[in-house]
Amino acid sequence: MTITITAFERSPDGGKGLARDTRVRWALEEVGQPYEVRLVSFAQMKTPGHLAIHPFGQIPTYEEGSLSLFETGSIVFHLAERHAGLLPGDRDARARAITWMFAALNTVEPPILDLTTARIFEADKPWSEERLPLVKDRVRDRLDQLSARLGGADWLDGVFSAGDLLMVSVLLRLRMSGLLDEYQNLAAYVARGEARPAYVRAFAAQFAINAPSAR
Ligand code: GTB
Repeated sequence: MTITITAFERSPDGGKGLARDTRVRWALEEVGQPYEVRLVSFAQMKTPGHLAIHPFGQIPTYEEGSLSLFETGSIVFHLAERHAGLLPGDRDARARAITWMFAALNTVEPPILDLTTARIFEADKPWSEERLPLVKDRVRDRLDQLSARLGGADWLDGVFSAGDLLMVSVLLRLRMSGLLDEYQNLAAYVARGEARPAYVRAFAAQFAINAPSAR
């Protein structure tokens, strides 16, 4: 059955792979599932047709036959459950990998999103300069803890899993801030994720659409 995802017609990041369709593309590549992409504009995301599959009017979405999903965590989990390659077979290891998926999205991503908001959307506010160090320190708190847990390991819990896929995807958004470079093991962890052939294919696919030269 054909899998179709949605992505920005033109991602504001110009092909850096920061929009969330990249993590879904990455998961699809890891499990070896071909997919099609329906590109949508910001206006189209708010139309009744798109809202029927994504109640919050966002990308990405996932359609496969009569099933339609939204939320990247749910989409990656769906793929990991249905196909080999993203969750270990052992029940306990599987539960731990799922725990890391939640940790990436519920515990690590929120302060990182807050930093994006502070740096981009609040930059013109009179209190922005005063607030930014506090927001950065909240990110550092999480990175300190994650770095301590990862230590010298390649992945968060043994073999690469959907937990690593989401964690690396979340951390990638920090690159521009320089915060990732304060943690040698986390920077190497992200680089390991980006070096995976599946990530390389996913990045290239979104780049082909969003690179400035493609416009
Ligand atoms: N929790 C949802 C999920 O994980 O699926 C969040 C989905 C989401 O935020 N989607 C964004 C969106 O559709 C795109 S990824 N926004 C449009 C809207 O809400 O109207 C967020 C994003 C956008 C742009 C960049 N960038 O240019 O760097 C990076 C990330």
